[in-house]
Amino acid sequence: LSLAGTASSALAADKPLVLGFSQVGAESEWRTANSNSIKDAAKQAGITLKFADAQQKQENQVKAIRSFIAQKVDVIAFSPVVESGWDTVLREAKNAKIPVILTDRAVKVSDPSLYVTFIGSDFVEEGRKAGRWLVDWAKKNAPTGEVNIVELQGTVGSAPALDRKRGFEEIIQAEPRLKIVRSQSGDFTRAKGKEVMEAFLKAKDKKIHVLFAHNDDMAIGAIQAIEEAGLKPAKDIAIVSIDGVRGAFQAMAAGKLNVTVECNPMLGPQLMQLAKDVVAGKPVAKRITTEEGVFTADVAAKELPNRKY
Ligand code: GYE
Repeated sequence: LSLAGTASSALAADKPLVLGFSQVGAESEWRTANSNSIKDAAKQAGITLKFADAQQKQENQVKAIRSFIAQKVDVIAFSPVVESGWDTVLREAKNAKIPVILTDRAVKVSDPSLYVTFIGSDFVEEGRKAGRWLVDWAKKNAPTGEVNIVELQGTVGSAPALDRKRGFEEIIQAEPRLKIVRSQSGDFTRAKGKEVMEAFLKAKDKKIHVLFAHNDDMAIGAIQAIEEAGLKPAKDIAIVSIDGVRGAFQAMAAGKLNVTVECNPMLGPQLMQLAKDVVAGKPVAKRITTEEGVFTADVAAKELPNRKY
C-alpha cells in the first residue's frame, strides 16, 4: 500500500499542469503574436494548454470557461473581450476552486477575489502617449487653427478601447483646438478600420487633419481608404496608432504612418510562470504591467529588424 502510494504521488507530481486559455479571437496582428507567444511558452514550460478562440464573442468565452471548469483544469487564464459581465462565470470557477488569471485585458467585477492576478499593458498610459505625441506634432506642424481628429475605436466595451480613449482625451483636453470630430468602432480589424475610415472621408463636412486609431490594424485599413480617396496618409492626414506590430513598422518605413505606441503582446512566458506559481500557492502581485515604448517613422527602418512581432 505504501509503495503504491509513493508511486502515485510521484506520478501526480510529474503530471503536467493543465492550463485552459480562452483567447479573444484572431482580430489583429497583435492577437496573432499574443496567441503564438502563449502556445510557444506553454510548450517550453511543459504545460498542457487547452486553447479556445472565442471569435470576439463574450458568450463563446463564457462557454469555454465553463468547459474548462467541467474538465477540472488546474488553472484558467483568459483575455476578456469586454470588461463587464463576468461575475457569474468567475464565481463558478471560484466555487470549483480553480484559480483564474487575467491576461491582456481587464474586467470590472464586484469582487476582486474572483481572479488572482491581471497581467497586461497600461492602456490608459498608451492613450496618453498617443495624445502627447499629437500635442507635440500639432505644435510643430499645425501651430494655429483647429486640428480635427477622427478616432477609430477598438471593440465596444473592451478595456483597451475604453482606456485608450480616456488616456488620449485626458491629454488633448489641454489644447482646446484639438478636437475629436468623429469617433466610431472599427472592432480592432483592418476590414472595419477601412470601412469606417471610408465613411469618415465621405462625410466631407469637416476637413480631417489627424487619425487616431486604437490599434495598428485599423490604421493600416484606414491607410488604404485614405489612398483610395486620393490622399496621402501621414502627409495629408497624420496618423497615430497603437500596438507596434510589424505591419505598422512597414507602414512607417513606407512613409504612410507617423507613429505607433508600443503594446507588448509577448505575454506567454510570464503567464506560464504565473500559472505555475498560482497553482503552487505562491503569492503573486494582483497587477503586473508590461514595459513599452513609442516609435516614430524616422526610426522605423532601423528598428524593423529588431521587432519580434
Ligand atoms: O491592441 C489590438 C487587439 O487587447 C491589447 O487587442 C489588446 C488589443 C490590441 O485586437 O490590436
